[in-house]
Parts: sequence; C-alpha cells; structure tokens
Amino acid sequence: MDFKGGWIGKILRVDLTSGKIREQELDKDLALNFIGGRGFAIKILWDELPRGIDPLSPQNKLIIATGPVTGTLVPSSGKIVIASKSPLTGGYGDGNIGSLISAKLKMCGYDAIVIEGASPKPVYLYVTPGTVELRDAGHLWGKGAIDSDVALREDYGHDIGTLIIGPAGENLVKISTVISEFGRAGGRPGMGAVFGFKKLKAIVCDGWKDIPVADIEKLAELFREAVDFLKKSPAYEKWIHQGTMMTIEWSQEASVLPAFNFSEGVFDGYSKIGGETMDKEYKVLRRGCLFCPMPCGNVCIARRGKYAGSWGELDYENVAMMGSNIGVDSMDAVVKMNFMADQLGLDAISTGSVIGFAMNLYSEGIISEKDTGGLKLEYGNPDVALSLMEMVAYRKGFGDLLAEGVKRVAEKYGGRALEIAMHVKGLEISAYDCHAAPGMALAYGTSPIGAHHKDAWFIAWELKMGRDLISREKAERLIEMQRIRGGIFETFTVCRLPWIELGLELDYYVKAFNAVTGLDYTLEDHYKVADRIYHLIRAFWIREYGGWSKTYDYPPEKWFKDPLSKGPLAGRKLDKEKYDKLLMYYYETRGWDENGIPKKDTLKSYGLDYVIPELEKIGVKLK
Ligand code: PTT
Ligand code: SF4
Repeated sequence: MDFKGGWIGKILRVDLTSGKIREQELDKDLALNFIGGRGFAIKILWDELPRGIDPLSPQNKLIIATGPVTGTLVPSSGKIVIASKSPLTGGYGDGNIGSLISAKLKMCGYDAIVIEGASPKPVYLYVTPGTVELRDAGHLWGKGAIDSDVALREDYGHDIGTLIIGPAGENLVKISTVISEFGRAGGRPGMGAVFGFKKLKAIVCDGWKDIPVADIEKLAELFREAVDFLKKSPAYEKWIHQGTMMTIEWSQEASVLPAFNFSEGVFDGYSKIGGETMDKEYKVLRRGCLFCPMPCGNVCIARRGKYAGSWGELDYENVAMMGSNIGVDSMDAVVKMNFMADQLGLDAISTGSVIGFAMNLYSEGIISEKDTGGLKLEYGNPDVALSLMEMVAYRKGFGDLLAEGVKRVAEKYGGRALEIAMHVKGLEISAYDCHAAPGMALAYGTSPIGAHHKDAWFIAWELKMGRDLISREKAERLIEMQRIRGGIFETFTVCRLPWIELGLELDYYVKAFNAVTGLDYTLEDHYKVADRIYHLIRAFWIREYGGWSKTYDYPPEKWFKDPLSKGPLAGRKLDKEKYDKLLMYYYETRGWDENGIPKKDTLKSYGLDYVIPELEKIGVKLK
C-alpha cells in the first residue's frame, strides 16, 4: 500500500539463528486496523507464535514497533514499544520506552523490527539506511547497560538510537528490562531476558531519511498550538521541575503510597524522598525525550553519606518502590539504587517489589538467614537492598530465586507467602496501594500485561468519582481510560503525559494523526482499534493459559485480608464481593462472559473471527 504519511511501509525481519535479514512490506490491513506499536506487536505475536512455546527459546519473537505518529512534529512523539511473550507472566508482555531510537528506526526506513531465533554468540543489531548488520558484541557482553551505551556512542557518535540490556538480561533474570540513554527503561515483563536469551546485547539505529507526513503545514500549525497550550498550562512549571516525582506527596496525601511491601498506604519518611526535596536538593539536570516541550527527566546526584556522587534519573515509580516500599527514606540511597537498576538492567518496579516481598517474608518469619545466605532482610536497609540487586542480576545465592519474580518465589514457600505476594498474573504491582481503591485494583487486575499502571492510572479519576463507589459507570470509565492510554498512546506511539498531566485534549491527537497519515479517523475509530487490541491480547492470554478464570483478574489477597494500620484510612481493606461486582460490570461492558472470555459476537464485531476456531480448537468454550 502507498501510505500518504506516518507509516514508512516496511518491517525489518532479523533471524538471529541463521543470520538472515529481510524486508517485508507493511500490510495495509495491519496498519489500518492495528495502527502501530502495541497493535502491531499483538497481531504479529498472535499470528506467528505457536501456542505454549517457552518465552526463553528461539521460537519466541521480539517486536520493536513504532507508530505512524512516532518521530513526527507531535509533542513527545519519541516513544517505541518493545513486546514479546513474557518470561515473567507467560502471557503478552510489552513496555514503552522514550528513546531516540523511536525516530531513528523510522529514519532508517522501517516501522518495526521483528527478531526471531537466537544467536550462537553475543551480537548487536546495527541499522542505518542501507545497512542492516549483526555485529559482534563480545566486548559488550557482561558490561552494564549504561557502560555499554557509552561504548557504543564512542564507536558511532552521540546521535545514535539505542536499546541495550545489562547483566540481568544476559543472565535471563525474569524481572530484567531494556535500557536506553542512561536512564530510560521499557519492557517490564522480562523483555531484557528475551534479548538475553537471543544473545542480543543491543540494537543501534542511526537513520537520516525523512519521515513522510501527509499535511506538514497542518501538522506544524497543530504543533505550535500544542506547545503554546502546554507552556501556558498552570501545571507546567511544577511539572518541568519535578515531573512524575510530585506523585510521592500526592500519593501520601491520598494514602496510596506503597510502604513495607504494600502493607500501608502512607510512609513517615515520605518527604525525604519526595518531589520537593528532589527538586531543591538533588536535581542537577532536566532532560527530555524527542520533541518534548515539557521535559520531565530528573537527573539527580546523591549528596550525602556513602552514596554521595552516585547519579540516577528519578521517576515516581522507582522512588516509591525502592524507597517507601522497602522502608528506605534516604534520597541518596534511592539515587544509588536507581543507578544500579539501570546499569544492571533490572526493572526498578519489580526489583523494589521483590526486595520488599523478601523483607516481608523475613519479617513474618517465613524465611530466615538460613534461606538468604546470612543476610538480615530488615526493612529500611539500603545496603541489603543493593546487595540483593547484585545477587538478583547475577543470579547469586538467594538472588537466583528472587530473579524469578514475586510469583515464583511465593509458589516456592506457599501458604501465607502466596497471600502477600504483590503481583497480578506474575507481573509485580507498580506503585499504588489499593487497600481503599477498588477501581485502581481493577485497573491492575485487568491490565493486559499484568499489574502495571500504564494502561490505567485510574486512581486520580477514582478519587474524583468516590473511592467507595461500586458502579457500572466506574467500570466504564476504567475502560475509557484503557482505550486512551493502552490504545491510542500505545499505538500512535507517543507519550501520554502531555494529555494526562497538562490536559492536552484528545481531539488534538486525533487531528494530528489525520494530518500525519492523510486519513480521516475519528476518536471513536481509535477507540474501536483499542478495543480490538484488548480483545486480541485477552485471546492471546487465554490461548496460552488454556482457558480463563476470573481469579486471574484478581488483585493480591493482602489487600482483601490485611487492613491498613496507619494513616487516615487505617482499618480499610478491599471487599471481595464488591470487587467481583466491579469485575462483572467490566466484563459485561467489554462483551466478555462471566469468566472473562470474549464472546463470539464481540470477536466478530471487531473483525477477530479468526480467533474463534483457534480458541475452540484447544477446548475453550466461547458464548
Ligand atoms: C515503565 C516503568 C516506569 S513507568 C518507571 S517510572 W513511570 C520505571 N522506570 C525505570 C527506570 O527508570 N529504570 C529501571 N531500571 N527500571 C524502571 N522501571 C519502571 O518502568 C517513562 C515515562 C514514565 S516514568 C511514564 S510513567 C510514562 N510511561 C509511558 C508509557 O508507558 N507509554 C506511553 N505512551 N507514554 C509514557 N510516558 C511516560 O514515560 P514500561 P521511559 Mg518506560 C530510569 O516502559 O515497561 O512500561 O516501564 O519509559 O522512557 O523510561 O519514560 O513514573
Ligand atoms: Fe519523555 Fe517526560 Fe516528555 Fe514524556 S513528558 S516525552 S516521558 S520527557
């Protein structure tokens, strides 16, 4: 198909086993019905992955996908999706990273890369317009992700786009992620380990070709309007000073700041690790992704004590999970841990969760020094946390078990350990406590990759609607949010923060999409694409799991069983009957049955008829 703009029209296929590289035309239907990013990823994985393959085997595929708007004059359009069958969850997994590689890949002439097979020796993929090569990565293997990025830039110059793994990915740690540009991370559900199994240390893209745009005058006009709007936003100044870090104070106020492995929603030392303290005492540099007029990267330097001199780029999730969630109230220590997570290529959220979980097991006497190799896993000790991070990344001693993620650790100990393991479908929960937030718990429960706030940071909308409200409207609002965040932003692929934080209207994105592509899509059309993607991702999980039960969409037992003991909401916990009610409203609105399986009519009305025989073939009963 001739695309008027946005899409380049080509997918790069790389087989690491044979070393064969080929180009494939981008299918028109794929572009029009799945748009890009996550949409491309799920359709390719659904079509091409045989059921039941081991995610850490040559049969798994890695999809690196941009969208039509990526790298164009749309604010904050420097994002790219990394997706695969997840070794952590066994289901669909993806992450979205802000990195120059997003635009650079398109400037090399490709919308996406599909990586198959596994290389016999460490390699990296080097792409420019006219060159696609697998190059020896022997000198990088074993190096930290940040050090490897420096080494690659010494060879190829500063303007390259990179995706890199650290030792954690190389060692097949299931909570490993992919790193770029010294402080960007994406691919929480073990995407680092998928790179590692394939012996793919990095992808480097250095393109210079134009990205076609259907109506450049219109797009430029829209860009000017958007930048003007964002800069005039009353929230702009605070945002560029603190970015997501302002959420520490907000979460404390709302009693959703995770503390002590999600036992509490408030933390006494919150201000020491908060956005205000960071801005006044630690931040040394503001940095941003491509074409971002509201840069939120908080590069910080540790000032005091033994961690002084360490640096790291701080975001709310990292600080909450490696701070309050493990009882640490030192910003200096959190900066150090953040650096270590990036260097080792560990996902900071899952790392904070697995360490908090180990500390919780220790505090409840489920494990002791006998299990940990002598380490006393007391909350609040950053040295212990840093030791554990190394042990996890290199799979040493007790770290080898933690490297498997919270779910598998819990399965080893059983009983109470299963109740206090904070994950959904195997993905560790990101940083919002839900003892008194059933709607946010539902957002985690129904997120298409396991417990992550990416698809629905529903907590803010929920507080406006009322924490205790259990209604169909709440489930409908959640789905609306999933359509926007998990659909529009993950397919376009652009950063959602201008919309959610500074209020850039959705209508703007619809107009920008049309100016870039020359199409005439409405918001409803994009919602339909988003729903199609949700149904297909759900079908992927069902196919892998061999069926479905509503319990797979439940949040952890801890939130139902152990009430909060501190703060204004002390005594509160989730109620299972009420959660079930919300979940049923959710299923009904989505057109899924009472077990969470999409109905035949639903699949047909989204053009997903081909899913029906695939699921029936494995004995799934569709209504
Ligand atoms: C994302 C997850 C997040 S979400 C954070 S902080 W956040 C953590 N960051 C990590 C990190 O850093 N180092 C590390 N070793 N591990 C980390 N794990 C955690 O990873 C991110 C911003 C942020 S900061 C958010 S919310 C938004 N996410 C977006 C998204 O998902 N989609 C989209 N279209 N736009 C988004 N904009 C924002 O981007 P995962 P980034 Mg990331 C150091 O991908 O797997 O979803 O993990 O992308 O480039 O780092 O920017 O309070
Ligand atoms: Fe990147 Fe932050 Fe800008 Fe989003 S708002 S594009 S995460 S710098």
